[in-house]
Amino acid sequence: PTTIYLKDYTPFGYLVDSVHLTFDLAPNATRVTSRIAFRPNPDALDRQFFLHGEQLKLIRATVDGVEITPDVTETGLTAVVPDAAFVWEAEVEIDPGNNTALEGLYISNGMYCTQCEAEGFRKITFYPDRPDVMSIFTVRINGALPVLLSNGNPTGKGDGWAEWNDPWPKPAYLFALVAGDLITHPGQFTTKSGREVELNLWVRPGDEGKCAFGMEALKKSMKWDEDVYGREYDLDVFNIVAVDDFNMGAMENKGLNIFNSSAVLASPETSTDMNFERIEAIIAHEYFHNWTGNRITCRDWFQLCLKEGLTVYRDAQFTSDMRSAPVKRIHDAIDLRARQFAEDNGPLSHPVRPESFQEINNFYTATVYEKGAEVIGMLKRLVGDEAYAQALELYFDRHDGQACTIEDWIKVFEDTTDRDLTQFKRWYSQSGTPRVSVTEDWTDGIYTLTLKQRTDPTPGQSDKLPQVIPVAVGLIGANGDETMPTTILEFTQEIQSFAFEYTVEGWRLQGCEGPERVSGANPPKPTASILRDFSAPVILEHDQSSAERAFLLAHDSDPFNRWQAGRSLAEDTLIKMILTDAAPETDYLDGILAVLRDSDLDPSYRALMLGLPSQSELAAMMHEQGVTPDPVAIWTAVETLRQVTAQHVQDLLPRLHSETSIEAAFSPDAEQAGQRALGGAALALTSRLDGGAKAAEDYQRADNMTLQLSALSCLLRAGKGEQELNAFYDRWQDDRLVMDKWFGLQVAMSAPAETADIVSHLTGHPDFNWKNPNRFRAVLGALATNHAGFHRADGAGYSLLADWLIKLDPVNPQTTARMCSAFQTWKRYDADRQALIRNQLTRIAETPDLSRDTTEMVTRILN
Ligand code: DPP
Ligand code: ZN
Repeated sequence: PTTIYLKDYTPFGYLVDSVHLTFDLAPNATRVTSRIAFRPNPDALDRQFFLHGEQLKLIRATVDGVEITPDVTETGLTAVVPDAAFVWEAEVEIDPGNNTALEGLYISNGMYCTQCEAEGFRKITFYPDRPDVMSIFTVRINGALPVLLSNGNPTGKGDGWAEWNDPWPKPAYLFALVAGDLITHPGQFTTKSGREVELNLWVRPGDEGKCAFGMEALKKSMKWDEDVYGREYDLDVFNIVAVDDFNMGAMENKGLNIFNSSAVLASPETSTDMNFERIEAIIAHEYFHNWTGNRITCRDWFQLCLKEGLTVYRDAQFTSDMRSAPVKRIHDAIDLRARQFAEDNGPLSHPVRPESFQEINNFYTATVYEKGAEVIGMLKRLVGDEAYAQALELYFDRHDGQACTIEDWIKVFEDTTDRDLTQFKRWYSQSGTPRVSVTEDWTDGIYTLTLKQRTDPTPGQSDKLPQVIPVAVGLIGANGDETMPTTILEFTQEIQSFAFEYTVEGWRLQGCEGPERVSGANPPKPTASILRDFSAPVILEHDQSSAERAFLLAHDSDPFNRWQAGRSLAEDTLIKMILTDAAPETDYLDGILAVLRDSDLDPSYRALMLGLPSQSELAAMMHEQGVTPDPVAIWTAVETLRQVTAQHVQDLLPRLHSETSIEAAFSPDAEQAGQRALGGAALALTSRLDGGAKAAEDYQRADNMTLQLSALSCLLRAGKGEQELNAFYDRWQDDRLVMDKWFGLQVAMSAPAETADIVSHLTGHPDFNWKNPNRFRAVLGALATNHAGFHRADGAGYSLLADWLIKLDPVNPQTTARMCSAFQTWKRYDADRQALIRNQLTRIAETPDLSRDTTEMVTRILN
């Protein structure tokens, strides 16, 4: 396979003035006719006329009406064309009915559907399939299906045909077409300048009861983007379509978003609170792409974070505004540490803006998306909210209609603030998670924090340079009162000290403007709360005693760090338990007890406090400390800590559990969701004590999926629930999304020794439709995330996953490649497990005709 490099970028030799596409739909022989107006690109040196095209049967091609015979290969065609404007026409035949890769045009449950990002358009017709080639698309669809959709505005329709025109120039990856027997849940939105926009959420008959929430989320997103970013919608119609077979969560095609049905369909009976929150966020994300991604797009795929990092950042802001900002921030930090840190500290580590790839689909990663969003959050922290708003305004003004780079993005901040962001740009080029270690000094009434940063070598980058790290710090006095409000330390050197002095107004960073130091005062040493609000995506190494952590857990005014103090206590005690068989520490148990008792604290926040680090994260921490993690020992420690915690907070559980029964009508809002989260956490602890008796009652009375699923998990965890599992199946067997939960839960809740067998058994179930990515992920993805089950010592988990990846690869390379990352942490484990994993990776790598996607992934993981 060829490697593509950022440094090799050159513009395409031609500009595209317009694209006319005609689709004659037929399941195994769809004809696509393209008429494309090209003209030489004055900014390009290379005039080779190459059009991408894969798996296309060329029927005919003409240039200015004259038939030609282009030179066609597996990746595209070249042709001799005039050195002036000309019209290209081609007719190709494609086979959507046999397209199982779900890239290009394919059929899902009788519905035609497309997925073109990143490089799927070349499976539809010959085209310069690169994001810097933007054009206006006009589309005619001929097909005997009731609903025929494409991008932009409808310009005509009749029996068996429809025409669409998208007036906004766009790259081919934003093209979309949908044709099927669909019904709409309609809506309407008036933009701030008075444009009436028709909204539709298109679903298969039977799903119409699951649309209301998504429609409301869309309207809220449209309003929010106007209010917060001044961004208005720019077409007469906005269509969303739900599809069952989809590799990603959703896709932001201009005016025609296509969603994995799991990312849009929702009802209280079938969706959990977490589903609702995720759906709201994804709808917002795809909608926000209309400006950050579509109106301003990426010059090339190395710049993917330009649209994804920014859009993830924007959807996180939206969720914070709609729900609870601290809870959202904590969720994001948990997620980043679990997924992105694992990626950034292993063989798949790559910069937020990668510099090379073989298959771009392999770079839709937590690093590009979530670390990409963190980088924007840091930029905003450094320049301040006002400058951020001005820079964004300039970005939209200056670059509307363009295909841009990270350099363009950084430049708007430099121009707005007069700051030199050269060093900051390392966040985009340097891979690996920076570690920040902290030492304190306390001399003559001056409190000093010395920060040291280092980033371990990552593939292709052995030497790292210091990065600009905004470290948010607050100081807390001995009585628990805050004595210095949150202050941003701009940490730019390898080692840097920050001194704080005592003034009449409390503690202050030395050298800042404000009242003078109070000389002669003898203040007590403060306690530092460092990296508040998770102000940078770094690993903080701060040796604190359990007493200090407990103090912060009780007093920190920063909700993130208050949670973090509890999390650190949990980590410390778990690691000690794993290594020395110690009993759980009372500082942790008492701290949790106090938090749970504090009914002034938001229920969702208290529920979060009860969370524990994932077993995989514990393994990573042990590995960092030079200890080989034993998955069974980790599992045992977590189980023990849960059991002991349950006993410790026993008296509170009935009161907390009452949160699961809310008098008011069900609402998926943050408040009720928080109550149910706390009630569910209490139920889980209760089940440790009563063997699942309460959970069995809850299962019977559950009138929403959140409670039903949490009760069922408790029963399965307690080794019970067989009857309920069957009842659940009987009730929900016709609901695809609920059945995904039924499959996944059994794997997630299985005891480590049984996980592989349960997975084997489930893959033989008649409803295990492995070609459906959601179902495949529900079972095999759950295997990979059941840490102790996946890492069973005999390697059963590894070989089972490898079997299925080998089977899926020829059918769906993208999903296969994505799931190979289950093996990315293999070098943490003991020699026996490493050997077992290496064998499986080698077996995958040696599979004949392995896809480019999977080849690249296993090769990177093995090296
Ligand atoms: N559709 C995916 C997303 O929105 C890729 N653009 O992130
Ligand atoms: Zn996106």
